[in-house]
Amino acid sequence: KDGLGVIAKWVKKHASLYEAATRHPFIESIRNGTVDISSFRRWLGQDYIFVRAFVPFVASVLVKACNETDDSSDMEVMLGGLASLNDELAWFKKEASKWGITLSDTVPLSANIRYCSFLKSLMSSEVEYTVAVTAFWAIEAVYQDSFAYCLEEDSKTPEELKETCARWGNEEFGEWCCSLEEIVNRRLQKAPDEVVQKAEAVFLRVLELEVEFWDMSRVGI
Ligand code: HMH
Repeated sequence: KDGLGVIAKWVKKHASLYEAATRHPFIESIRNGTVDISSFRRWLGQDYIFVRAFVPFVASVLVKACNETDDSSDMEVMLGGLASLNDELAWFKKEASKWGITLSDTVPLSANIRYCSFLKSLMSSEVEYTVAVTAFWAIEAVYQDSFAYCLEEDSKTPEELKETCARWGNEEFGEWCCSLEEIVNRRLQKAPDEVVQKAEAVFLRVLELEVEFWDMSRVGI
């Protein structure tokens, strides 16, 4: 045993795609202070739509955790994730009004629609808990990694965007992502090969969809 969990191995194996998702030009532009505010506004409106679709997905992972594992701490970690989405939706509304964005008028762009249908496909009871929780981890980890990067000491993130970055880049969320990663590693270690392969494919698909999601911020510039 080399001590590395399956997730850490996958992140290494797929380093270029992982980096494309977590060091996207949009994130780099926040970090170096050159971010175009219309891009930020577009991302914010699209992400609100995404998070609304993310809630039932996370609820479905919670249900799978209750049915497929006897480890009660799994359920608690999923429930923590669901609870923080409650605050997140309120935060989006507050942030949107600060930037003068009308969320009810925001139309989902095609990359967002694709991502939301992917989430829907993972909600099926045919999808194993191990596969669904891998997706959950990847979705959260991309945001945690990306926004924590914008808050590093040498970053030039504009003051008015720091609160947004801290939403996902804060230490507590980082620790919660680590708890989720431990669950995923534990599940993958015990899973049959076929499930591990499915989980790896889902991990890669999440990374691709995240890249396309960030790309939307550039539409029309
Ligand atoms: C597109 N990925 C996207 N939006 C989010 N809010 C997260 C991940 C993390 O919750």
